[in-house]
Amino acid sequence: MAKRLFTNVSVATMEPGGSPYGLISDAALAIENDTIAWVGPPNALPDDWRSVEAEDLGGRLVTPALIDCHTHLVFGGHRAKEFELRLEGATYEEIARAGGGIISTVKATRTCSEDELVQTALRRLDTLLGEGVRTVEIKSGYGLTIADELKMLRAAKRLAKLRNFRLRTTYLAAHAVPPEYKGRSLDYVHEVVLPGMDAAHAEGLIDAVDVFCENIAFSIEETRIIFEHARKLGIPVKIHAEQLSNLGGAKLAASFGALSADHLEYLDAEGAASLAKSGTVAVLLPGAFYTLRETQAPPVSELRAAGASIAIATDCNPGSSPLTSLLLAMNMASTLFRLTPEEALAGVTRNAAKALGLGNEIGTITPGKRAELAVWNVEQPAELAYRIGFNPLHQVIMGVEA
Ligand code: DI6
Ligand code: FE
Repeated sequence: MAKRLFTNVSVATMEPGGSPYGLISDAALAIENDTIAWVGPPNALPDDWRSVEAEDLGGRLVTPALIDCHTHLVFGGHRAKEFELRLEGATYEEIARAGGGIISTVKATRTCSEDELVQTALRRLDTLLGEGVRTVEIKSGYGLTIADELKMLRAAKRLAKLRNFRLRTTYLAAHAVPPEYKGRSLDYVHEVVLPGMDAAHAEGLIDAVDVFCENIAFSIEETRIIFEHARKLGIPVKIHAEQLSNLGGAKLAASFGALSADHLEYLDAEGAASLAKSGTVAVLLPGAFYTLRETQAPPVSELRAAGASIAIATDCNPGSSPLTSLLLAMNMASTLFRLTPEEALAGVTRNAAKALGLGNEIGTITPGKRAELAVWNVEQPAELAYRIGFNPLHQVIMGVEA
C-alpha cells in the first residue's frame, strides 16, 4: 500500500461542529492510496505510521481541494459586445429579449466543433485548476438541439481525460428557448428537452438535470414536467431559481429533493425554509450578481436561520458571469453577500460537495474520504477569501501519486 505522511501543517478539515474551519493548527496528515487515512496532532499519530518518512509542509495550510459546483465552462465565442451594450445602459433582460444574451452564445456554440469547444474550455478549466480546484461541474445549455447539447456534454467529458480533476456534468437543455421555438416553449420541452435527456442519459453523459426557471426562460409548470422526467430516469435535479424574480422555483426543486437551488437573490423566507427541510443546497453565485449589478442580495440571514447549507460557485459563463476564479467568488460572497470567510470556504468545499451529491466522498478532510487536497501559502484560512486577485496556491495533492 502506498502511503504519504505530511507534518508541520495546519489543516482546515472543514468538518462542522468543532473549532472554526475544523482547524487543527499543528497537525500530521496521513494518506493511503487515494484516501485520507488519519489527521490529528502529531503526538497522537498511530503507531503504524511512525516508520513512514514525513514530508514537511513548512507550516502551510491544507484545505480540501476546491469544488466549483456550478459552471457553464463549455461554450462558443464570447460576449464582450454585450458587455459594452450594458455599459451603454441596456439591461441583461433587454439584451436577452432582443435575441442577444444566451441566444448569441447558442449560435456561436452550434457553429463550433467538439474539438473547438474542448480547446476553448480547456483555457478556462486550467485557470480554475490553477487555484486548487479539483472538482468542476459543467452544464450543457448552449446547444439547444439534441445534437448540440450532446456535443457540449461530450466536449465536457473529454476535458476529464485531458486533466486530472473530478467532473460532474449537468444537462441544461432548459436554459433558454431557441429561436426556432420562439413562443412555443412547451413544444421545445417535449420535442427537445425530454428526448435529449433520454439520449444523454443513455450515453452516460449526465449526472444531473438543471432548469433555468425564470420569466425569460422556463415556467414552474415546464420545470415540473422536466423534473418528473428526470425522476423517472433516476437522475437528480437542480435549478436556476429566483435570480431575476421570485417564481417559487426553489420550493418546487425542494419538493423534488433537488441537490441544489442556485442564484436565489429573490428567494423568500418560505423558500429558504423549504431548502433547509429537503437538504437542498443553496448555491450563491456572486459573479453573476456583480456582473449584472444586481442590488438585491440573496437572503443569507434567512438561509442561515433556516439552517440551509450554502455553497459558492463561479457560474462561469460568457454572459452573466465571465469569472474563472473561485477564490474571487469567495471574496465576492464575503464582501457582497456578507458571508463569513469560514462560510465562504465551506461553500467551495463541504457544501459544494453536497451540492453535487458527493458529500460522502470529498469536501472535508475526514478519514475515509478522498485525499484531494490543496496546500496554500497562507497562515490563516480567512486569507483565502480576504485577498483580491491573488493566488496563494502552493500545490495540490491528489492521492499518493501527485
Ligand atoms: N443564469 C445565468 O446567470 C446564466 N444562465 C442562467 O441560467 C446566464 C448565461 C448567459 O448569459 O449566457
Ligand atoms: Fe448558471
